[in-house]
Amino acid sequence: MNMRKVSTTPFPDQKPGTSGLRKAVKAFQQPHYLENFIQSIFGSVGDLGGQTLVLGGDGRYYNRQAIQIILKMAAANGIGRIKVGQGGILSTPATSAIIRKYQAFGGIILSASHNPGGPNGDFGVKYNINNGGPAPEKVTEAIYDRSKIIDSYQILEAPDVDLETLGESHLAETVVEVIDSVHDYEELMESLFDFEGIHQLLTRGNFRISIDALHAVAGPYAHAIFEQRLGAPVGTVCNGTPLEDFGGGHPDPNLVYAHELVDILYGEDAPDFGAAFDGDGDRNMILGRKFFVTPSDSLAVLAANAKLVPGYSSGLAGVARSMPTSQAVDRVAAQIGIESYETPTGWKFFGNLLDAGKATLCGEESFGTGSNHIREKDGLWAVLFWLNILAVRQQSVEQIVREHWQTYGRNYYSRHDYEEIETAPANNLIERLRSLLPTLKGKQFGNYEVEYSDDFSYTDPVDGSVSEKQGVRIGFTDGSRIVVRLSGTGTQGATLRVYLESYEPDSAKHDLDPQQALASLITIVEEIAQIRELTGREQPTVIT
Ligand code: VG1
Ligand code: CO
Repeated sequence: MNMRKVSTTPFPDQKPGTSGLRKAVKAFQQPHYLENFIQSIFGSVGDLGGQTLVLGGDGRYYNRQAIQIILKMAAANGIGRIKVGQGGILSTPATSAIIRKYQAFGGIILSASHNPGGPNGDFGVKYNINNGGPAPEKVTEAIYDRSKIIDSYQILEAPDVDLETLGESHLAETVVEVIDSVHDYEELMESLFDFEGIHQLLTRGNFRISIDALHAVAGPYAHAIFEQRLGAPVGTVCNGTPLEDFGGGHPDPNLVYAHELVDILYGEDAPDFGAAFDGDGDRNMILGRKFFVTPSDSLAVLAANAKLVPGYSSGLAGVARSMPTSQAVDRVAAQIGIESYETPTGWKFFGNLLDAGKATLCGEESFGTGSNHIREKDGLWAVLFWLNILAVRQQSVEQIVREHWQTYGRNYYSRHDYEEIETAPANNLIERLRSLLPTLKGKQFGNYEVEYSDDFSYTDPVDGSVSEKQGVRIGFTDGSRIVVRLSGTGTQGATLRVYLESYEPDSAKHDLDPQQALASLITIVEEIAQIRELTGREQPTVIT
């Protein structure tokens, strides 16, 4: 086997976004593109000699080819051992769990998460550090800096590794260990939740669930855990075989892209509980019978009921949410008397809080929930948490959420996404909004008076690092909020996200359609940001 040093020139666009480097598959297929980025990782994360790395992906198009390239580069870079998921499959949360369990140096996850896949879809590479979490900004910046000056990479000339057969083989000095994709993760879930109680709930005959894996990576995990281990009938998990193009859909668990499941839960003789996951298995959508739980409410309900779940029975150290996530969980934290942290968008910002024991549960409005059991958001974990609560409380999803609103008030919440707009007008819109910020305080819009307006800046309470320009916030005196930011995960043009939130303490008013409850704020954001005029879009692409 021959080690080769290959000359290359930098690509200018290898800057990781909210969650890793995401580009069209065609970009990754350019000669040297993937190799440059992988060598930039290997060259900037510290001494990898003899270390263990975890490697896997969500099974999308180009996953297998990329894994073979990375294995050969890892061998040429002196990495001691690579644990790779069977068939190249590992969900993001499973990768995080495996890094932690085996004290690996880090991991590489091949996924563009909720972005569509296939030859004309997207591909992505994420690097996770030894705590199991996404590389923090100082690491992604070092990788990016490296990618701008790279002039060569190292790769072993060797036949492809058999990814189907469990067990060890060698690539030069490097041990390649093909591991079961589900086993370690399932064991971790069993240590946190009352599997016996959930088993009884799922087999007693009057409680039915429906799980949609959207042809993505969560399928094998869901089949193993819900059907084989917890006794739900075969067929409970739909679309459970990962496909390279996710069956042509967006593997994004929301009301628009997971409409098959939504139709079932809102249809005749609907099941009691439904859930869907995204491409890499870290997001979740929770549905009750004819009832949608917003991710922000889901986080708040989990926090309020955590003591019912064995893994959290001694209570929570604190909670954390991304800035655009609704403030529902803050109300729970205030009642329990624990801290609630507000971080920028992206799971990497929770890592320090979790490591320092400051937060136990974390969540984002974008269908992400998780805890200190790993350092990523975790779709299946959230579903098991809900099922554990349902098994204990013996109420419906809707009853639990409605009681929650009665106790804490309801935070009406919605996100409006304008996808694939042109980059220049999107940047203009944000720049214009930023320039308006100093003028807004005290201004009256209908019944709303602006209390504060800023571009969110975060100082990490653990390491003091500062992240600026994380989203424009306009807060009103009654606690309502508008947040506007540009996505850092899209690959075509720009995606504008508008987040709207209002608070309603009166339980007589908890039955409104959120779009109706938020109608005034929708008008106000249009007036301030001039979305229609500046983007040419009459309405959002996706409303959740
Ligand atoms: C989006 C979400 C963010 C999430 C990120 C990665 O980022 O808003 O909350 O952490 O995706 O999730 P952005 O920059 O597009 O708003 V995933 O499931 O794609 O790894
Ligand atoms: Co994801």
